[in-house]
Amino acid sequence: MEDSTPLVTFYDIAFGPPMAETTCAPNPWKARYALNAKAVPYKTTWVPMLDISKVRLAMGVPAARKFADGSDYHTLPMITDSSTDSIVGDSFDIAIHMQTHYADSGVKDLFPPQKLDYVFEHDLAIFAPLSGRDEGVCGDYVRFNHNVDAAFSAHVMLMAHGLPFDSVSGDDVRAEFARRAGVPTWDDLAVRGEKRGVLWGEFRETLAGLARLFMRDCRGPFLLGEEVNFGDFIVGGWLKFMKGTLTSDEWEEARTWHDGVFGRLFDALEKYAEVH
Ligand SMILES: N[C@@H](CCC(=O)N[C@@H](CS)C(=O)NCC(=O)O)C(=O)O
Repeated sequence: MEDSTPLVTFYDIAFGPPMAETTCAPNPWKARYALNAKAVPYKTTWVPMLDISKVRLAMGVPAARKFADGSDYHTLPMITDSSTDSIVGDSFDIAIHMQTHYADSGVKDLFPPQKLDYVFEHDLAIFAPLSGRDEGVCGDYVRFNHNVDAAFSAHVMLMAHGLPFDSVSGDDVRAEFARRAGVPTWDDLAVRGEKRGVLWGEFRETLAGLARLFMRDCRGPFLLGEEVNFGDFIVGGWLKFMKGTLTSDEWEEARTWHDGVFGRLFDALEKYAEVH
């Protein structure tokens, strides 16, 4: 299907140019990996962070998240698929859509049965709770997605200041993020010095249990050895976020954590990381 006309439009967040290189939001990456794995032609539409609500509302897509005060939090990714006449506005739903409608294309099964028992005990105080969803047919993956999102979100402050905003809208986005976090300025969200060292160590320890899942099949680099699935994309989305926002020294160090499982996973996923 690679050379046909794109059926799918994929909406991702625009960071600074060149967008194909700076794109680093975790949930859009989960979906992009799934689109590429299913070898479905698509074209990316880049949406500035502060225009996401406008774009989703204009297309009549309900918000996938809520802010802590209960108001709508409009997010990306989103796809339109002209072959099924559908709009899908959540990364997990996009992966399910791909599996349902393109079952025989590319990677055959994005959701093979497996034990995904990584649990991150948390009491996350963030500006917007993580999306909830019925567990449904992919219950193990739903729980895994939630726990992985929670583990990385608990350490997101290590990465937020490295977001590659563009020079035109960057200050407005920084101000909006500070407003959401309830702090006076963007600089109040920076984590430096000793505090950073402590949080960095906690982050590494938090990921130890997740790394163990990737060591069960010693062939690696994926959860089930040589066959990739959506569980790998869930983690890979966050690895893209780390790579795009940490200093290069920090990223190189994180790649080596826990016998290098995350570095190996990241490299193996590059096969599904093309930006179209
Ligand atoms: N449950 C949604 C969550 C999507 C989400 O949180 N997207 C973030 C980027 S990873 C976003 O759009 N943020 C925009 C903003 O913070 O304004 C999904 O999986 O698609």
